[in-house]
Amino acid sequence: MSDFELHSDRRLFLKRLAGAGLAAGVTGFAGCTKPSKSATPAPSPEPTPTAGARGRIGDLETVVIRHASGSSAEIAIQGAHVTSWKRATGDEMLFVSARSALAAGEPIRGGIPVVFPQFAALGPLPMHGFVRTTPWEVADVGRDPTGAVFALLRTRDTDASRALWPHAFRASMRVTLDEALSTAITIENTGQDAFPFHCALHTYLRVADVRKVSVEGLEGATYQDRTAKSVQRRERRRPVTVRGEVDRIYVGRTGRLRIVDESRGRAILLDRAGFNDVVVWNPGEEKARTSIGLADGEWLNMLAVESAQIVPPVQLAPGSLWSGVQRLRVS
Ligand code: TA6
Repeated sequence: MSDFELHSDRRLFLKRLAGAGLAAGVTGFAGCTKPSKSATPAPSPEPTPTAGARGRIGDLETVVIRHASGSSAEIAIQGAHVTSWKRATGDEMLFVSARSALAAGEPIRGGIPVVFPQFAALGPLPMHGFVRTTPWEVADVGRDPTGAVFALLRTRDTDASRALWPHAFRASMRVTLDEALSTAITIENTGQDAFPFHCALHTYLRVADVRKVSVEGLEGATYQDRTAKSVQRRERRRPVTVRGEVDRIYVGRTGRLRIVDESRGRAILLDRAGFNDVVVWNPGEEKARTSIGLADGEWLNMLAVESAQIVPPVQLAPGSLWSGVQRLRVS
């Protein structure tokens, strides 16, 4: 990539962050930002809710956004869960298991589950927290000045969430689509006390054969191996490849990842801000069948590469915001 391409690529990324209402986070991503006139995204006080194109996946209602290029994204309103990202060519980029539950209160096995406020079972809450299975609402659907289309979804604490986790919060998820798919999550502490949380965008990438996929950008990184009691290891100085079960938290690893799908002759670029960790997960053939419930052979067609903030958890002061964003693009 030439310098010009690199810089215009960065500029586009920052522009998109601004479009995502997260320009403030560009400086505040390393920590948390206190909303202020200059630091707050510039929301209209109450964005006008618009219907967007509504659809269904299983029993769940979805909102569908389409870009002029022909790309589209589908978001289940429950969980603000992206369930499909199709490029203009019609190529589906995200994996959803044919066996996935698609029902109220059930996690979806695929797409981009929002993990908050707990990653996996690293605490007393249900696996991966609760917002992936709770109701959200569509706050806005529209088009940015850049031509990108977006859907903004929101949720907040309820009696049920406070019974599990005694904190007041608002969360928003902005899904922005052009030639790339950007997903930006913002958490606001609306209570009186600070709270800690994990957050991840548990992105299930659809691949042709995971054994022929490599992840570049993690060379030499330190990771917790969750298949071996989270023992700490150092990645080899080579791209990560998958032969069987892999479940790793790469801690404090920023920078671009490139996921190369050799069988399809394409690579996905993953850029992040706010998320300093990366999770790479594939259950392997046996677990896919026994505990994860994938259909036969589906373990070959997925690789979860997750933008995450787990180590350390975010500590969010009352009245403060935290944002994490990822952008996926095919190169
Ligand atoms: O992010 C990887 C992971 O934590 C794995 O350990 C794993 O089993 C998984 O997520 C899927 O979790 P789920 O609750 O969706 O079955």
